[in-house]
Amino acid sequence: MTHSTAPPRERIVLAGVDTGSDRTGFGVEMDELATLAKAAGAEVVGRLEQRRPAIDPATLIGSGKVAELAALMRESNATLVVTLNPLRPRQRSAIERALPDATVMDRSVLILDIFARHARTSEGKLQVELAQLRHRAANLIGSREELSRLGGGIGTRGPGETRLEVDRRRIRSRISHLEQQLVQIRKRRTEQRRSRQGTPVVALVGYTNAGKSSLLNALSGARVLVADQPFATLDPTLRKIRLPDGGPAILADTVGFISDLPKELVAAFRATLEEVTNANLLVHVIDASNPHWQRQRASVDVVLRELGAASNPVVYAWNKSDLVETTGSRRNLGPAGVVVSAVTGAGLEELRAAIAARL
Ligand SMILES: Nc1nc2c(ncn2[C@@H]2O[C@H](COP(=O)(O)OP(=O)(O)OP(=O)(O)O)[C@@H](O)[C@H]2O)c(=O)[nH]1
Ligand SMILES: [Mg+2]
Repeated sequence: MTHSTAPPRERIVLAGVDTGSDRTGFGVEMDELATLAKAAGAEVVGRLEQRRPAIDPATLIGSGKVAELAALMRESNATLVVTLNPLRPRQRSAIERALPDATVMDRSVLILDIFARHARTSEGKLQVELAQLRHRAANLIGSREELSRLGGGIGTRGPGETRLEVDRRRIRSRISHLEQQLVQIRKRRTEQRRSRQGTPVVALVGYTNAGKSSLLNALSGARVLVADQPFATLDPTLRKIRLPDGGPAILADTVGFISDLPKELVAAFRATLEEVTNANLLVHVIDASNPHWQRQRASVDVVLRELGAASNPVVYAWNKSDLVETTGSRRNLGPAGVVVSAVTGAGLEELRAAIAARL
């Protein structure tokens, strides 16, 4: 007999309302939500999808569907619902009232939770906590999550673990404390950048799991964490590399992007993401083996625009080429760029040359 000391994984039901005409898009987003739930340490035991022209203002999913959800939760022994669509506090309370033993949260809270799990440095932890508190402050009304959930469950990591009656005032004062610390961090980063002056910075950007950290390792001999899960990297890593023309450059790896990245996260991670906005060149890493790379590339461009980095020069790196059929694939990949594989090393010399040429 084997004994496991790991706590039982939370059993999650995913719920999504499809209001658009983009059926494939909806399916892709639900699949991605399942990946996110797994990265948060949960087990997906059910999936409820509904097609309706608009979100139900009272309950998000239609009220009939809420009853169906309650039955599904009972049958599958689930304790947590994660919705694809953003939840208003009122909608969350309404669904929770119909599900007496369950917590309800949306995708943004789930993503914040993954960030909280993966934050390692004090800078990363501080930024995640700030994002979580800002999100909480914006959605604060009594919900079961605030009233009875303590401990290590999803959505309760970080600031949630503190205390329940964290009222608005205490959240506010904690937020302003964190903001002050963040000002210091930004100052320090700006100084560090100034001291590097003269050495061009190349930032690896891209959808989460595209292979940015793998490319950093392959190009610089670094050994940063690579993992087949979203948001493995939260903290920026900088490595010096030599370009084919002999000149040095600093290669920066940082947090990956995702579609509809919670705005609190983008704001809170500004200090970290300044490595991207201040970079001389972006290497936009694309997972060429992902059937939805076009959607992912567009999402990355949206975040780059939000960061004010949309006009930075870009080289596209079509990564994971080892997983893509070679014949004809190059043509399908669209705009200029270099086809690479961080795993086999294919195309890396070409990528170095492209970086040198653009700098
Ligand atoms: N086959 C193949 N797998 C790759 C390649 N590059 C990366 N991977 C795999 O893709 C997964 C994600 O790689 P990472 O380097 O962690 O990706 P990332 O973009 O840094 O991801 P986040 O930090 O989570 O945003 C890992 O399982 C890697 O082993 C490649 O060229 N070929
Ligand atoms: Mg990474």
